[in-house]
Amino acid sequence: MKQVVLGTAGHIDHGKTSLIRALTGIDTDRLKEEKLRGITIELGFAHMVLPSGERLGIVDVPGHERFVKHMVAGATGIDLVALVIAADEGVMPQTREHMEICELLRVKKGLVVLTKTDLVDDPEWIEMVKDDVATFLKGTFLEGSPIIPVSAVKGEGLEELRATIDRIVSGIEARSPDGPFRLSVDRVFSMRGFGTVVTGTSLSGKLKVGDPVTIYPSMHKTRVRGLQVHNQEVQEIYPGQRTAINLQGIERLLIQRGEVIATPGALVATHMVDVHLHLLASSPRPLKNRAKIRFHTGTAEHIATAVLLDQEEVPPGQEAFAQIRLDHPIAALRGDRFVMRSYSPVQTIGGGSILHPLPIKHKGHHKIEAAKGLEVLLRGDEPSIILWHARDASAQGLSEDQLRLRANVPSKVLEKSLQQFISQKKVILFDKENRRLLHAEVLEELKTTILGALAEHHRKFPLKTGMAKEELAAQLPETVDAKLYNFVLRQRFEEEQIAQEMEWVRLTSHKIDLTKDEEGIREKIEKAFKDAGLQPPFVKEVTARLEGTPRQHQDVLEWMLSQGILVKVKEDIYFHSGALNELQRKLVEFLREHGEISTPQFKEMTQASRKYTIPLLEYFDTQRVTIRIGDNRRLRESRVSGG
Ligand SMILES: Nc1nc2c(ncn2[C@@H]2O[C@H](COP(=O)(O)OP(=O)(O)OP(=O)(O)O)[C@@H](O)[C@H]2O)c(=O)[nH]1
Ligand SMILES: [Mg+2]
Repeated sequence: MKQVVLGTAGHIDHGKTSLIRALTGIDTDRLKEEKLRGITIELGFAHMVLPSGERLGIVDVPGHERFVKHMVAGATGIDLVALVIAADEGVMPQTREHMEICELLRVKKGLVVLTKTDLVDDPEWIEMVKDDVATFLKGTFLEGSPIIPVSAVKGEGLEELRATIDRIVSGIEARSPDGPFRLSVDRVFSMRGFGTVVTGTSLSGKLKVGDPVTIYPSMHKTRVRGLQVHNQEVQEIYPGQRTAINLQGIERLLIQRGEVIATPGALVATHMVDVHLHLLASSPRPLKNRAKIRFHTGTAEHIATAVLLDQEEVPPGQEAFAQIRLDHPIAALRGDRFVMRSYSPVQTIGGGSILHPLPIKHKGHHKIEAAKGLEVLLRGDEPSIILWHARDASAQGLSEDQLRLRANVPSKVLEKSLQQFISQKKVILFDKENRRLLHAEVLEELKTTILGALAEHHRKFPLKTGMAKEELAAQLPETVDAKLYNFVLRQRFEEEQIAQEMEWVRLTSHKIDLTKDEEGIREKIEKAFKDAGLQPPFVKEVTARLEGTPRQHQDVLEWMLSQGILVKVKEDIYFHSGALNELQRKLVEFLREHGEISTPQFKEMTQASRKYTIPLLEYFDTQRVTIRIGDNRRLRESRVSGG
């Protein structure tokens, strides 16, 4: 069954509520104050069955200038508008403003109802007003739409009106029930025995009794206890229905108009959105950069700042890219429409579409660049939008779910496009488990950064094996997480561009060749330590006598350590590996024979001074050759059993 919602629009007192009452028998003005003042303040709801049998949901809006914000909320999600114009008054200020709002919200269909015809005796007058209205509609989405004269008081014209609405409704396509459920709350109340009930027009997806839902942006979680459409209990609702949802165990005060009831995970709360906006030609002044505005989307209204990205001000009638920074979070998706009203005096000045629900803050000269990027989101097809978001996520990458939230394209399109991009290697799936993605260009950039950092390091320290893995990671943008870093490294290993030895990462092309001078230094250092055996000199004593710079000495020393020629036993104490290996052999042999060794016995074995024996004992402990028991050392058990 098709689900269609009609909204009224029009100037105060032009007969909207009376018309709906005449059509449906339902008085949508429920509040005491509304009855008292004879005006509509809040949204009103009614429904009717059309001659074809199709059910029509109806939202009646207030015409009063002060309640235009309620009208904006009411016009959200309607399929067609009945623009009500009193025959005795013709087009008035809120006739224009409501029309502009419907245009900004991209209401596609509708008609004009010329009411109060009983107050005009002259048929020529009616024809004149019709002409006026037709002229007013020129260039709008209602150009050429039917204009039906009606008297709610006398009941004249209602049949023709019903038939006309029926005809328009038959041309409206049913909304697809694909995608997550979303409903922008326009009313919250609590009902004795039921608890909290919210109403709204469901924008997309399906919802069943018992389903879990999240309330955005407050993030309260609850469940559907009951559903009603046009006052009738139902088990399931479809997009485009006027719906009342009874929510389980949640205080009425925890939910506000403007919040969105949705499938958990379908939305995010955001304080900023990037938009494409249009300033109405009727706007009294240009929109200046950083102007304070009232931002309406769905049924929400919040104060916001409009940061213009590619101009200092937008003249009336012109368009621009902007970042809207909100005082309160909202939950919106790409493609959602919005209306802007000036802060003071309050007046509708424009609107447009949301392009990016989770942008970064655009600052300084990056704003121009950001505006260029938004072109793709405004005009690009769905696959280009998907690819754009992968690129926009840069080195942070993003999960498929995050991509879905940003791009808001149908699931089928998302899956198909991603599959294609992955097989074309335009997008890289670097984390299969969590379905996390990276744009190929970003991977290239990371690769270049890593190879560049290694090359630079090798140039600076030609005798060092490579760079510590952590040190290399520090060269990357801070947003790169461990999983991505390891993915990039692994790829480079597989392509044999880099190699890893212990914790050192190096370019495979990096070879440590000592220069002739360095080779001379190496020989002399090695000889000094080899000759000294277990009574090694300080490095400084050796190098003081050598040619070359201190830097060269240091490089050669580090190279010898990396090659295992010298071994650092303690700060400033180095041994030749030959001497150390020989000592270890003796020590192990001794322990096998005697079980344990005391410090004096060890000193005896080394024939070295105490300055060396203690560090040596500790060294063998840290090498897990020995274990200290009291004042003595034994072999570590694993060594004994392992032979
Ligand atoms: N004579 C005559 N009076 C009408 C007709 N329709 C409405 N009225 C009167 O016009 C006044 C305003 O009608 P409403 O239906 O409340 O107007 P509205 O457009 O809903 O007003 P707001 O919701 O406040 O914007 C009431 O006094 C109605 O009785 C009509 O067809 N003929
Ligand atoms: Mg009314």
